[in-house]
Amino acid sequence: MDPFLKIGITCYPSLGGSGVVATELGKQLAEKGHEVHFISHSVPFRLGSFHKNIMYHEVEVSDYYVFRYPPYDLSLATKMAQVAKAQELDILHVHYAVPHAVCAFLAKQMVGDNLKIVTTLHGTDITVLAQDESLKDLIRLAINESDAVTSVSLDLMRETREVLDISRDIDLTYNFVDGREYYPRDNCSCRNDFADPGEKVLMHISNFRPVKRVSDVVDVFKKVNDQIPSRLLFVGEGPDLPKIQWKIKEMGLGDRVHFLGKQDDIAQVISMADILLLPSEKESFGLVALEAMACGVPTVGSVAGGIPELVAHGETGFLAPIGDIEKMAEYCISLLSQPELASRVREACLKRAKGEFSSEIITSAYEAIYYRVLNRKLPHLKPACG
Ligand code: GMT
Repeated sequence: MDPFLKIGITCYPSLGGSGVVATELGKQLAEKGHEVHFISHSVPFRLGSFHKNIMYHEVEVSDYYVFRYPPYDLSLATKMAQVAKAQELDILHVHYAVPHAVCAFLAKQMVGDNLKIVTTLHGTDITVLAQDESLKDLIRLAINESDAVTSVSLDLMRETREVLDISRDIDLTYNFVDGREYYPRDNCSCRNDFADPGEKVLMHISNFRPVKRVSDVVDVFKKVNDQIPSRLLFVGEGPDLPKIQWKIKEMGLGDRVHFLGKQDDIAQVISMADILLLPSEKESFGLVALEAMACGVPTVGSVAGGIPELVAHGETGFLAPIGDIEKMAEYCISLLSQPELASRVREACLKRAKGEFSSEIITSAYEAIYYRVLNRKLPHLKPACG
């Protein structure tokens, strides 16, 4: 029997950690020899140019005059079923319960039981959407009917069980980074564009949603900059951005803060920083902290969701209670003023990112889940990064 699998992947293709992880996983699987089919409304932004073994199937939404709202979810479910039949998919791996796991459930009803559904939970599908009573039953159905469910942290797994009152098995599959892309880049010239040689660089990267508590980033920065001349670099954009820009102006920090907008080459950008700030109030994992870790940049952030599973407090960064600006600023000042501490933490970051959060380990974990649900023996395949 052919050892390789045919795997459909559906994710949110635009910016966001779940889209990044799903796309990078697809690339890793394709490199190992599996056939990967992305099914979505647009090409996932991290897919880039041509990749051997990867195909993209676009979902087109029917816009008949009877529809007040064109039903994307139905078009997606239909497309999943069509692709699964035409390509003889073994696995449909969906990222996010709503609507993707629900659509996969519908697709499976059309295709039959040979198609196995793997659902990966990324966070806000549980921490926000499943709190909504009107969606709870739907999310529970999609999760219970999946052949395997994975969670990106133990904390999210616990919350899923609690919020949805379910007891089924859930596999832990942490997020990962590809070490060929995420490593400390030599970035002196770029850094010099923003900071003088004696200044430190703090960075925040997010989609500026309220859960990220971007206002705390500014308050922490103010306290640090009062003691150690520093610059704050913001990457990304989102709903809270105008509020933050206004706050910075009011605090008279305009000349110390730079907005870089959305960036493609995150490893290059992160390598400019001395510290990544992540003071979120909800964060199922915090992929950006892993991206920073792999580039040797420690995170100072909050004890929220899965962050403590990723950032080892005192070793690869420092964590304070949500909203404890004083403590976060103290941690930053210690890191920035003690070169030996900074260098020890940096080394620990590089080591930890290459361990349990490496693409090799996590891709193999997903493969093991695929073969398990298919009831097939796990073959020995060459790793993607040979
Ligand atoms: O953080 C976001 O707002 C984006 C969101 C997403 O949909 O990509 O991120 C979630 O999934 C990421 C990948 O698993 C995690 O690293 C993020 O922690 C998680 N966000 C939240 O839980 C708020």
